[in-house]
Amino acid sequence: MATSHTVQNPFNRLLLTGAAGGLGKVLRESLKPYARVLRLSDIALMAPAVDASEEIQLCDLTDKHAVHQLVEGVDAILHFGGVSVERPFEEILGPNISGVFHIYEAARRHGVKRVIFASSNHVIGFYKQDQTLDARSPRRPDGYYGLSKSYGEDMATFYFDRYGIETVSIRIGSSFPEPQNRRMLSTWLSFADLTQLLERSLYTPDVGHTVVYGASNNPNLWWDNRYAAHLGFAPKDSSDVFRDKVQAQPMPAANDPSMIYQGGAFVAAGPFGDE
Ligand code: NAI
Ligand code: 15L
Repeated sequence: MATSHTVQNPFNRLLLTGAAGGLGKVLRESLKPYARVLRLSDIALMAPAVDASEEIQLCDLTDKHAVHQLVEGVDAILHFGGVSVERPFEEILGPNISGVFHIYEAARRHGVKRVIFASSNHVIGFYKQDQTLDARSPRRPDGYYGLSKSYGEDMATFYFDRYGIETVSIRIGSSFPEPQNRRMLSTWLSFADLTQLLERSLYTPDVGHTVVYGASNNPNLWWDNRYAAHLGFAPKDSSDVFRDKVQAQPMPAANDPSMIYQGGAFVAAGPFGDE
C-alpha cells in the first residue's frame, strides 16, 4: 500500500501490538506516516527494524510487567495483539482478557490518553444477517473469542469513565486482501479503509469510548455507524468488485451458519474439552 503522503501532525511514538500478525504486517507499512517512531510488538518474531522510525519490542501480553515496559513513552496504542479466532476459553483468557487489562493498566500508569482497540464483529455474531445493528444494539457474542472482545469493550468504557482514557473500539468485519466467501461480501474491510479508520480514530478529538463497525462501503451492509459519525469515516472501497468471483464459489446449504448468522461459522465452533 502506498504510504507516501505527508501527515501534518504525526505522533511522536505509536505502539502497535500484534505487529507480526496478518493485519500487523499491513499496518506496519500503512501507519508509517502517522508516527515519527512506530513501536512494533508481538510475542512472535518479526522482521528487524528497517531504520530509526521503527522499534521492535517482543512482549507476551500475559506478562503484566513486560506490557508496562512496552507502553512506556508512547502517545497512543493500537491494540491488535491476541488470539484472533475462536479457541477454548483457557487459550483466550491470558492473551485477550488479562492482555487487554494489562494494556489499559499500563496506559493509565504511563499517562497514555488513547487506545484503538481491535474489537470484532464476533461481539454481535449471533444476530441474523437480515438484521441491521448499530453501536447501541445489545451485544450477542458468538463464542469465547467474541466474549473476550466484548470484555475489552467494557474495559474501554471503564477506563474512560474512571480515568479519562479514550478508546475507539473497531468491530472489524473481515479484513483481508479480498472477501473470501459470500458472507464477507457484507463484512469485508479493505486495508486502505482500515487505515483510514485508524487515522480517524487517532486524530478525532473527544471520542470518549466510541464503538465503530469496520466495514468497507459494501452493498448489503448489516451495520449502521450513526453513533460513530463524529469520526468522519468514509470508506472508499467496496466488495462489489469481487462479487462475481465470490459468487462463482459453490453455494453453501441454506442452513449453513455462514448464510444465517453475522458471525458465520464462529457460531458453530466448539464445544471444546468434551473429547
Ligand atoms: P493474527 O492472528 O494474524 O494476529 C494476531 C497477533 O497477535 C499474532 O501475530 C500473534 O502472535 C499475536 N499474539 C497472540 N497472542 C499473543 C500474546 N500472548 N502476546 C503478544 N502477542 C500475541 O490476527 P489479525 O487478523 O492480524 O487480527 C489482528 C487483530 O484484529 C486481532 O486482535 C483480531 O482479533 C482483530 N480482528 C481481525 C479481523 C480480521 O478480519 N483480520 C476481524 C476482527 C478482528
Ligand atoms: C475475526 O474476528 C477474525 O479475527 C478474522 O480472522 C475473521 O474470522 C473475521 O473475524 C471474520 O469474521 O471474518
